[in-house]
Amino acid sequence: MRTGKNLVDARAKQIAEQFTHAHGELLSIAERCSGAEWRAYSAAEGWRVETTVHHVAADYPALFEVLQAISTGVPPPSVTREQLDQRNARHAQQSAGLTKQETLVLLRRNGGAITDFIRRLNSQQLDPTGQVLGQNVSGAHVIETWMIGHIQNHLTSIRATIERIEVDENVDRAC
Ligand code: NI
Repeated sequence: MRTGKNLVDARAKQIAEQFTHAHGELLSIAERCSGAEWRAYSAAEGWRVETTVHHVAADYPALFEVLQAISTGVPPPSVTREQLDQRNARHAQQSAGLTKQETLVLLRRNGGAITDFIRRLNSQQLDPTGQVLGQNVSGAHVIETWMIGHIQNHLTSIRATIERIEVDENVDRAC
């Protein structure tokens, strides 16, 4: 039975590492952004890179609440699609007044809290499900799709935006 438990723990450990990696990548790209990159508009979101990074950071606590509830067998907080849309609109305004440092502090703090929590989870806590937005989702789904998948989607567009800026800057230098 020892082998079984080790397998189970390996799965929890792997999910924790995947989150830590995705969050760490976003953090390090955000930290390295130049002023021009930070303010550049990303085509995928129609937001500046700074707003997109803030969006992921600001989204963490609600997802964390859902994960904590599901993994401890408590019904997750009820949330509607309209509430999510309103929150996204509000956050776009909030982020406009923040410095890069303030946004990075938020990203580190909110992501760090989730990292600490996920690292202590075992596989039994990843499998229970709860109802969120009319779907029956497990803790593993919240982490893999709603947290890691969400980070990766925005990372893809942030990377594309930064590459575009670098191309533009090289063209400027060539001229
Ligand atoms: Ni998003």
